[in-house]
Amino acid sequence: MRLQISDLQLELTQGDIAAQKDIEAVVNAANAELKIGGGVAGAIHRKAGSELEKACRPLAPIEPGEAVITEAFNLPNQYVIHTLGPVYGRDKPEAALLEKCYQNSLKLAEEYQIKSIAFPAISTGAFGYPIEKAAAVSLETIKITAEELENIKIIRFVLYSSSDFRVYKEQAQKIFID
Ligand code: AR6
Repeated sequence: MRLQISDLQLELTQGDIAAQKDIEAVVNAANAELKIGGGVAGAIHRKAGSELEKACRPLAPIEPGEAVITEAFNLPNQYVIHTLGPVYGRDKPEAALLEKCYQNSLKLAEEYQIKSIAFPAISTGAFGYPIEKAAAVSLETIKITAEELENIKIIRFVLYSSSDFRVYKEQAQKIFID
């Protein structure tokens, strides 16, 4: 699914965040220590190689909502932006912290003059954030931030499962089209 929001192209796709060859920066749903973990963090670190964990060491730990940037090593991208999502039911207020993850990642990307960025559905795996709510927060954040973006021209959400992909498409329809 592709939507044009003035200068910005918003894309929703089903796939692997570690295999986005045409994207400059991929976002990692990181842990506070910025170490290899499961899910997105596992896929990104495995593909990038052990140099990524070394590059992350001086930047850790990070707080929920915070974002930091490194190079991408063996990934097919230039940068990895690592952000720590809220643990649903523990880090509150969850929606504001999740919004910060997206805002701070976009802010860093703008600072680095990045033109294309791909996000996973932050916090919706191990951190337990319900997918419908997380989809609404992330897409609303794009909607309110789109006009401020100067360098970023493509934002892609990469959803892992077909059901998550469907939820995102439904939310995008509600937020951008209806
Ligand atoms: N590509 C795209 N999306 C994926 C991939 C992939 N390769 N693998 C999983 N997902 P999670 P969190 C989806 O758990 O909830 C880690 O262990 C997944 O289905 O990666 O923010 C870290 O070390 C889900 O929808 O991130 C942290 O400790 C979404 O990506 C913790 O988990 C996020 O799932 C972070 O938890």
